[in-house]
Amino acid sequence: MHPVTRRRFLEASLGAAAAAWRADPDRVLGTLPFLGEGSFPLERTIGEGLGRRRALDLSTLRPGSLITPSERFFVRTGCPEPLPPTESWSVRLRGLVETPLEIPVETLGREAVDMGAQLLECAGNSRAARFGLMSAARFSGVKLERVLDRARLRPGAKRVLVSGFDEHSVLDPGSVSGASWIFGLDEVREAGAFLATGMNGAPLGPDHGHPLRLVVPGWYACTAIKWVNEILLVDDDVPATEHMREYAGRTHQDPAGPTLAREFQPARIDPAALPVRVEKRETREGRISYRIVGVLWGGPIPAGALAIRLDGRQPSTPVQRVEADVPGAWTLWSHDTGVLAPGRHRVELAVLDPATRSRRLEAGFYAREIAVLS
Ligand SMILES: Nc1nc2c(c(=O)[nH]1)N[C@H]1C(S)=C(S)[C@@H](COP(=O)(O)O)O[C@H]1N2
Ligand SMILES: [Mo]
Repeated sequence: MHPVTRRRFLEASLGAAAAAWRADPDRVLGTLPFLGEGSFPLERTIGEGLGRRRALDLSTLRPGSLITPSERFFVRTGCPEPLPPTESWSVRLRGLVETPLEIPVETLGREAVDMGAQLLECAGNSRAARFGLMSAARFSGVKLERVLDRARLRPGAKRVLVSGFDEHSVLDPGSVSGASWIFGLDEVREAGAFLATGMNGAPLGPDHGHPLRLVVPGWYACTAIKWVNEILLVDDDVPATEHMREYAGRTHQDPAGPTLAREFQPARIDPAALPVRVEKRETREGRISYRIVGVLWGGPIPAGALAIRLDGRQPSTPVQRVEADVPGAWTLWSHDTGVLAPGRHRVELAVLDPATRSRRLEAGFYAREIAVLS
């Protein structure tokens, strides 16, 4: 099959899907719970400082609500309590540059342009968090590449270390304090990394990095440094940061554990898909059926390559419908299964394209179980 982009596939199928959604004659009788996922609180901010967390209830996703309101956007690490005043915030640009610079965030705010919708997913997103450490918002900001253009780089400047303010008065036994990531200059350019000043048409919220955060489109959110205060140009031989090493396993690095920054593979999110809601439905004729609704994110896949597998049955079936798509963020899809026997069922997604790497899907990371009552 000639490979087409997800974009084009969606353009072809979206009109029909929207019409079907409007014409939906079924009655939704209820939704089935996902089993074995614990009770991590959803839609509620818990903890303080480094240990602050908030998870999005993904079952609420609808075609019109794929952009997460800022106050519901997931949180991993709350605003550090000793954060200096943000009105006079500036970011230092130094290291292997001819002249170090101090760039006021106000200047960057004035240059900020729309950066479109971006999805952030914590690399530590998991079943234990009911997969809710993931959200999408519309950001505005300035390309990091443009910011680097302000300085003349010294020979040997190959990478850039972005770090933020991370002095927490409340620590968390499960996390290492201090987030910073080192990117190759080519990675910065290719990914279109940007320094965000705005989110959903307003300034960033305190827990989301106000006044300045990095966003690296398509990469895990451990690279999306918040409260950015320093951009350091470094050479090709610098060691990885502690934060990078903490996240090595969760960003699919070499199991031996890379020690140098250049040994890290880009922390890109592979195409991934997750069921978010299973609706029990009754058709006009009184027939019971189940509709599995889910999301797809993490980059383009060929048309028709997203497939669903129930209870491990092979081959997987291509997912029937695209409900809505937010380019750059995620796609809402749905699939009707007809009757399901009472009992537990395993639902998982697959990408039917040998050329597409989807490591977490292949590992069953996003598989979910539902219980059907008789
Ligand atoms: N300065 C700083 N930036 C940080 C972190 C941090 O602890 N400190 N955590 C990172 C991680 S692991 C994630 S998942 C995202 C979460 O961003 P959010 O809280 O805005 O959703 O921020 C990233 N940026
Ligand atoms: Mo994270």
